[in-house]
Amino acid sequence: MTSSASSPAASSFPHGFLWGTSTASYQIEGAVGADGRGPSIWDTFSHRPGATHNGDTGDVACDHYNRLDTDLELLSELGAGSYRFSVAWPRVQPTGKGPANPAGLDFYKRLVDGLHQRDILPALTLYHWDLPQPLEDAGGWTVRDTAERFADYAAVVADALGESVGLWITLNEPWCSAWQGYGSGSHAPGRRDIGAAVAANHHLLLAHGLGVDVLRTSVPGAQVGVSLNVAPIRAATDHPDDVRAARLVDGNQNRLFTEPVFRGRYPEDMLEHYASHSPGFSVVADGDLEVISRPIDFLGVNFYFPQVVAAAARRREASGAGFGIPVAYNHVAEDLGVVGVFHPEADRTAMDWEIDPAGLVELLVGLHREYGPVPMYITENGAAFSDYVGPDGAVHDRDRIAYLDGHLSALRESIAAGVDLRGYFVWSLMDNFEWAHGYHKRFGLTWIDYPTGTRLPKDSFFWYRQVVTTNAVPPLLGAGPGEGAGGDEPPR
Ligand code: GCO
Repeated sequence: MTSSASSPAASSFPHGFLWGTSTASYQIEGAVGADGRGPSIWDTFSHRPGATHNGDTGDVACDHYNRLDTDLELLSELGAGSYRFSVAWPRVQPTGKGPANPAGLDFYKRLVDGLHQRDILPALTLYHWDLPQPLEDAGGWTVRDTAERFADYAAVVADALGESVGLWITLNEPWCSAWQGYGSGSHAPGRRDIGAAVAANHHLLLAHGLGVDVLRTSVPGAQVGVSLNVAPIRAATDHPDDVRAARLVDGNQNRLFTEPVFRGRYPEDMLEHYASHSPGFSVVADGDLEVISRPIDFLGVNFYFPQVVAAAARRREASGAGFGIPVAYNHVAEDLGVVGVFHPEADRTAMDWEIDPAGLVELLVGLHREYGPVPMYITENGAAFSDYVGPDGAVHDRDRIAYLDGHLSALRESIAAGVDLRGYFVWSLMDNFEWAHGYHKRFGLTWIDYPTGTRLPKDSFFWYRQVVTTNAVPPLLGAGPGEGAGGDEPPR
């Protein structure tokens, strides 16, 4: 039999490949005052005038806390083998320390049980940014105590949920927590202090390492990893200053995390760059890097877009070289002396992020070469578009389907290149609170009608359902003969 564009093998994934969707507690749960939950830094920050688009907060969000059964049914309908969610620390320990709040834990027990009843593997993130406010008041991630409190919290969750969790993810995108939270101030707690961001970076990594130790002791056989928002960083031109700028951004965004986790050391150029910032790296104590580099079972990769950067002093030249205006100029970039630029003609999502699936191949193959062979999961990938409910009552989000289709091709290409990729989680199961962007940016496979809380699966939901149930990418809607899912055709 000759292979053809429509042959299933042409677009299929390895046997046992894990398909899922991702969410995070503060983005979907709402019910911020229910059952003894304490305040988190995101409650405080989102209520600060001007901090979020339209003054949106997570007070109600998707009301997932009160609609758990509906959402479990939604997951059943989707049919994916796994679901990634995060536990809200302030539900479990309302002040960030001390005894567990049984009502808070009970919610996650019901979630995990509900997933098992439906044959869905729980992938649990311990920390997706909702730090209990009292811990922030005592210094937050800039102080060591927060990492130690995280270890206690991890133990509480591990004791309660133990074996029932399939994948444990200590932290989600510590870069965002450290650098947006304490560096540029665009995220909670909204501080703008580079030395504090470096300290936060270290204590987050320490929390990760301590969390790994706790999980190994409490849950023998646990599969443990961390989700990083690593990205390929490209120089706008081959001018040495732009190349240097790209290297610095790569240090800040990627190597500040991958080097300590995989090699137990901080990159020399980063130690040097941040040497004059206080407290900065002075918070690193003997033995910390050993803890941070405890072996992990997998790396979680959150991928959205590759970044193109230029030296700040060369922003004019960059735009002369055909690039658009800087999109990533903030306190962190300013300190590094860089600007983010973009290709004006490139396709972009509603976040203004360039759509470039080849960047995912570059990233995964690069990580595999540098640190591999390391098992990896894509723990987030997805896109916001200007979705709307059409006159027929449906959301025809073809642009999201095309985005996902392109990135799934990139996964297959990466696997063919030898990357040990075990699974893929779409961000997100449903539209939700997109942090500083509020509810304005919709990433969901499911539309949320915020005034009523109604869930409406979009076209992409049904498309993804086909992917997860067949373990293969269906031909793109409307694709003509020979334009299907790959095969002998040139890669899309
Ligand atoms: C992040 C978070 C998610 C986001 C998603 C889209 O990467 O910022 O993990 O909570 O909502 O990535 O921006």
